[in-house]
Amino acid sequence: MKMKDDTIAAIATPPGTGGISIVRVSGPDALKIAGQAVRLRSGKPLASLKPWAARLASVVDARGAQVDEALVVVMKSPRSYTGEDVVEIQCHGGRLVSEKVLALLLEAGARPAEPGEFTRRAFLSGRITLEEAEAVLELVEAPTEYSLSQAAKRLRGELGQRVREWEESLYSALAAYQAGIDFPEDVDPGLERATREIERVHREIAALLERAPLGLALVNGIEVCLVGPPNAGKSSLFNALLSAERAIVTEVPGTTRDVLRERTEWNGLPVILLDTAGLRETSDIVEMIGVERAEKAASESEVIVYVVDGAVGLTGADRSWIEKWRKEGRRLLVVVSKADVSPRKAEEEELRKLTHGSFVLASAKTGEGLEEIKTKVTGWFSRGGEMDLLVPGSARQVDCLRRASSSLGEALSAQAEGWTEDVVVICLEEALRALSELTGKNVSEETLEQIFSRFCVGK
Ligand SMILES: Nc1nc2c(ncn2[C@@H]2O[C@H](COP(=O)(O)OP(=O)(O)OP(=O)(O)O)[C@@H](O)[C@H]2O)c(=O)[nH]1
Ligand SMILES: [Mg+2]
Repeated sequence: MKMKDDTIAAIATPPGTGGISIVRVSGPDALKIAGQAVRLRSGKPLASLKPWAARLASVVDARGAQVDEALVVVMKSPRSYTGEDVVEIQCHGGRLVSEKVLALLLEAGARPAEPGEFTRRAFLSGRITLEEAEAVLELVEAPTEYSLSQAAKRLRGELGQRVREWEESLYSALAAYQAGIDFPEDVDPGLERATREIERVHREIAALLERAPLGLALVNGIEVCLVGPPNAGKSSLFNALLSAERAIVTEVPGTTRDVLRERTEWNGLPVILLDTAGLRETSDIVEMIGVERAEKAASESEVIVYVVDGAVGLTGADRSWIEKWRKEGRRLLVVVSKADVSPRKAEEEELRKLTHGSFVLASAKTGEGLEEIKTKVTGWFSRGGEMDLLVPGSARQVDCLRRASSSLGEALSAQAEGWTEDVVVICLEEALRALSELTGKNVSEETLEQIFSRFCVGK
């Protein structure tokens, strides 16, 4: 993968009007290009500016007319965000002003930056590793404080540090096994130590993988879908769980048609809560589409909250939906609604059996059971004590860890079954390859494209 050697520019602050806008230029010609649009008050050339010192300057157009007054900061390679020469122009925060400043830089020879290109350059210049680059995006988009603290951990390089320790252990294990191939007659005590090291790394990766659902939940949010028969009280629960009158509630069965989605936060975890149309056979075309969408939403969500109408009790339809989703191995919580009017104690025994204990009696009216719903759902992802433990931050990282873990598992069984050293060596090399993909030492252009295209322009 080659570094591009052109110079890029973009507005780094959000579009619209604000206090200031920052226009950023990065690349080998950053000083030369910015120098054409920026005049220092001292009259000295921009290149004479001390790196990291802010100076007031005029931004001028090709005819020398002043467009704006701005603060200018020069950062010299390699001590900058991208690792290249960077100039940041902090101009007044108007949409037209910042666009005009950017246009002047483009006229002077810069190319418009692609989404995430500054961060991509930081990665390509070796300033940050790939999982740190991902952490930049997680940090910017963090939906809750807990998400933010985990993103900050990865941005500080804590995950990369762990991976480097594993790599070191595995490289020395690899060396021991390679020596075993080269000198088979020597009984090398180093092999035993090497095997113990592989076991340790395998265990530590497994522990990190156990927290993968939590890591992904913190970044993406957990989709929780309320489903159940018409009039069961789904929309009432939806509103009560959001503490907002978001969905229409009436005593008419079949009120909700569209799927409603709202973001919220339960016990520090980001949640996307879905309300759906009541499940039933119907000849009403609008409702029929609603029911189809409800089933689709439930089949795609991470957690299904099945609402049994507490005023009616468990029906045959309830039983078959619950059994279907249990059989599919879905995360399923059954909520019996309207607990304020009909505490259906008699059905508890059957519910316990049917749901393996995964049910809650709740009332949208009194608030009973709402906290229990939140705790039960988030409990699938977090037991609450992992705040300080490291978690993976993307499906890509989880995939690399899984592959490393399975190769190490194969290495260990090959060793236990008495295969020759070269088999273990192949497995160890595969594990090391997976780990080097995680930090980006070895990664395809396609993967980079996928990661950086999710960034905004200017980041
Ligand atoms: N007493 C009591 N009534 C409730 C409770 N929750 C809902 N209801 C009543 O049950 C009726 C249906 O409530 P909704 O929330 O609209 O039910 P739904 O499941 O969304 O219904 P559809 O959208 O038609 O599928 C309304 O008359 C609500 O006032 C509750 O906790 N206690
Ligand atoms: Mg409804």
